[in-house]
Amino acid sequence: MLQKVLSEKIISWQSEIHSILKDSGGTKISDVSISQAYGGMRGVKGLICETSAVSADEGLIIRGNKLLDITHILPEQVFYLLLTGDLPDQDATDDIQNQFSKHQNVPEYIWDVLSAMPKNSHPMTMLSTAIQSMQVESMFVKKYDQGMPKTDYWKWTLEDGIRLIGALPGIAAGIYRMRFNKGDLIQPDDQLDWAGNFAHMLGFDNEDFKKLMRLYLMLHCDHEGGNVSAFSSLTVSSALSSPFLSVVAGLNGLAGPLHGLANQECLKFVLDVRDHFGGAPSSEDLEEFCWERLQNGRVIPGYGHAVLRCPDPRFTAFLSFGKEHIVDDDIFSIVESLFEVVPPVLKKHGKAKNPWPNVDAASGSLLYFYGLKEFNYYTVLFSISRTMGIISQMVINRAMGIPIMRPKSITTDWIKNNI
Ligand code: CMX
Repeated sequence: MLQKVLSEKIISWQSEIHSILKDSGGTKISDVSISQAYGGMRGVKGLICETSAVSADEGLIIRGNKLLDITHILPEQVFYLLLTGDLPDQDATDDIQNQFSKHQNVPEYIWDVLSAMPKNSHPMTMLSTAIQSMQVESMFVKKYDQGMPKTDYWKWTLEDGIRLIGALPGIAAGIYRMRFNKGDLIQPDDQLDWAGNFAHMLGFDNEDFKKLMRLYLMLHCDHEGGNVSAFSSLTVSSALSSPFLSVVAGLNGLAGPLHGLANQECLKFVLDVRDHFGGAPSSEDLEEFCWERLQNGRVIPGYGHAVLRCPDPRFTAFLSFGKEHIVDDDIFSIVESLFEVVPPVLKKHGKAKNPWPNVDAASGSLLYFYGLKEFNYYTVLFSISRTMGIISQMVINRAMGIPIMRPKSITTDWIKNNI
């Protein structure tokens, strides 16, 4: 059903883009300054992303829907939305859930690979290794080797994506149970939705935790095309590497402390605050603690953003969930106080362009509350969700025939000779 809807839409998207290129291909959309070239290409408009857009003052907009208007939808539904631009009805939701559950069983060799890794491996390294080893499942590679036409690239990319997303909850839950000695692996429950099943396989059958997982895996799905994880994946994918290898490239970027790993860093920071003060401190004490950290040249994790200039709506959604479900908890109350204290401190510090919280500022406190306390696991959760956005962008790029990425680099000598 998803595939049929996409087949029809792709034909009209292709012809729309064809006319835009024919009529206005030479129109300029961006200028690049020397500071942008040395500054991570911040603000350079040089990529197309149809699945979502990030506005500086409103945050994530998925296919025209402001995030906070659609936080009630399931991650499976967000995947359909990212790909097609439509919210799925019940039949389409059932269809995508069935497609994911068809591939929910994790290939046995993954457990052998993971068991052979050092016992203290970071869960993100385990996740990347597991996905990397699933390359042998790639239908895209098989079809490519058989000489499939370019018009079929997107179909087999989507097929691989569905295989990967279907298996990810089982892989990620298995990593949690193996890495943190939680006992035997837990088999999937066919009655549960994708995120509910993940909670179940982690070993958390609490209904509120399942609700949190549905929200968590929905909120982290996508953040347009230029963030480190999406951009890295899309670059690798543009060489027609398999979706498995391409996703791993992005997740390795997500594993950096300035990107997705900030959620682990953030909870670590909140725990440091609690341990330092023996509980939730006063605003004055917290302000001093943050100021000292900045003076020591360290970042406040969970705050700041390359694009956003407002509180991240993903943070707002987590904060609302916490306010609704959590009472009398030191960790969550420190997160709430940080929201009051950090923005003025960062403004006074005068460096960060955005003093507001990002997605990573609140998520860890909620996981911790429900007993998922192993914070170096948190970026794995981010990864499961982000894979949906990466796959969606990859499918669309391949359907639109976006060629291999190759921006032009220049040397400092070139700059000196041209200014
Ligand atoms: N604490 C302290 N300093 C900060 C800061 C923060 N939270 N955010 C930015 N700054 C500093 C930068 O380190 C930079 O300092 P230098 O000039 O000394 O290099 C300066 O402010 C300007 O940075 P910026 O233009 O505002 O931010 P960037 O676009 O370069 O970086 C980000 C964005 C997210 C990497 C940065 O804000 C940061 O390091 N935040 C903390 C880590 C974090 O929460 N990352 C998660 C982001 C969301 C995600 O991708 O998951």
